[in-house]
Amino acid sequence: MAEQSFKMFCYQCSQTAKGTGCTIRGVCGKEPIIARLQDNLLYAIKGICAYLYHAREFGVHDSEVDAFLESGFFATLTNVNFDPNRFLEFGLKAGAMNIKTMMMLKQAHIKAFGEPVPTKVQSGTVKGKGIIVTGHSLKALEELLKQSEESGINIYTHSEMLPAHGYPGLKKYKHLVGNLGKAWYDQKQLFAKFPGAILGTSNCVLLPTSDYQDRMFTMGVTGIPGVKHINEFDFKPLIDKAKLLPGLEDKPGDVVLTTGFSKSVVLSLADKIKNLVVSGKIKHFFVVGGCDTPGPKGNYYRRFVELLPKDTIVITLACGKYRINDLDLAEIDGIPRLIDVGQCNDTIVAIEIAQALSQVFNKPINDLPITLVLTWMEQKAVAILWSLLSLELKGMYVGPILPGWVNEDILKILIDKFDLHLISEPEQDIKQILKQ
Ligand code: FSO
Ligand code: SF4
Repeated sequence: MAEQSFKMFCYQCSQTAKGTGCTIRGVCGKEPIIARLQDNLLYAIKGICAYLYHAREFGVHDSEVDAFLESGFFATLTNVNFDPNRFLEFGLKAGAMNIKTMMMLKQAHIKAFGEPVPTKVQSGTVKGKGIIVTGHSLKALEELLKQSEESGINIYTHSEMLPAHGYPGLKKYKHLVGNLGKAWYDQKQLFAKFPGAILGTSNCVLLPTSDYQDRMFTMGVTGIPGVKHINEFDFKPLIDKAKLLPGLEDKPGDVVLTTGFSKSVVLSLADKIKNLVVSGKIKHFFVVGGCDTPGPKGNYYRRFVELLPKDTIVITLACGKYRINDLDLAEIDGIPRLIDVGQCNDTIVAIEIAQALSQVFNKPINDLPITLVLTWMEQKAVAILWSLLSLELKGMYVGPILPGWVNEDILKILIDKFDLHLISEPEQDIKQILKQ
């Protein structure tokens, strides 16, 4: 890490040592750089902890990651670290620890449910009583599927639960019937119309409206005042509630989504992919996904994918996939152009695919025709951003808004050191990436 990466004075008031180390927010009404870098580290740690929590639901943990969390939190105390470069190192270490954590969670998922296989998922509803599950906990979904198997109740997924349909150990349940809605922020609208019971298993659960508050349940760390809480994976209260509620109609949706592309599935196609690249039929790979932000700025990602030439492949993941996963991108000689590898924590699958391609082509990842175009919010997304930076991946595009902790100095470092780009217009960015 270059020693002069940060100005050694307060970027706001130009005071020297005091300004650099300032952790007194609000004194001047401005945000000192140390405080922003502390925020970055805290966001990344929060993200890692979310994945660690889900890994622990399967009984796995890692002492090196736990030790890092201690030192990372410690580093955010006042008067313990005044060196911004140390915080950058902590950011990169957090990224490396998040890679370890995502890998541990993926292995736990595979051990419990087998490796995902490409699976078509129906939207719309099936006649009968129903429960919809949102969040990230596949352990919770499995327990619910087991406990509701004989109940006659159909189970639907929402948002980051969609990838569950690809796991053999979950798709075997006949009453896992489909997926409703899109990214996390459509909950209020979707759940108000859904007549059955609702389960929130992780973050990105929204405060319910009175339309569905009494039909909603939370579990684990998730909690909402006035909403019943499930303890110890005992879903009886949720199942009993669903039995009392009105049923859903038989109403298939227009969209059929495909998920479940595992590392093994993609790597089984490695030779074919190599031939298609060598023959010029595949020119570029994009990873388009991340945590979706509500609002029209996110339309960038759909437009971006719509405008891509037909000799490109798009790998997608996390809830940002809903901007694009209803598009019919067709295939290139039998290789689907849209490949959904799963939840945000399955970024590890995209990383492993990129590493495998790097071996197949005998080139560093940065020299491969792969570009990451990511939509990022906070917490888990910050942990993932630092994971990608810790691998020294260059030339990523991020947007549609900058994380709150980034200021001009931090952005400059990210641009200079990692060639990070902020998204502009889809046409312009595609032109720049493909050097057209
Ligand atoms: Fe999205 Fe939420 Fe999963 Fe994030 S549902 S927004 S911070 O949790 O990571 O992809
Ligand atoms: Fe600079 Fe504000 Fe900190 Fe004073 S309080 S050193 S002006 S950031």
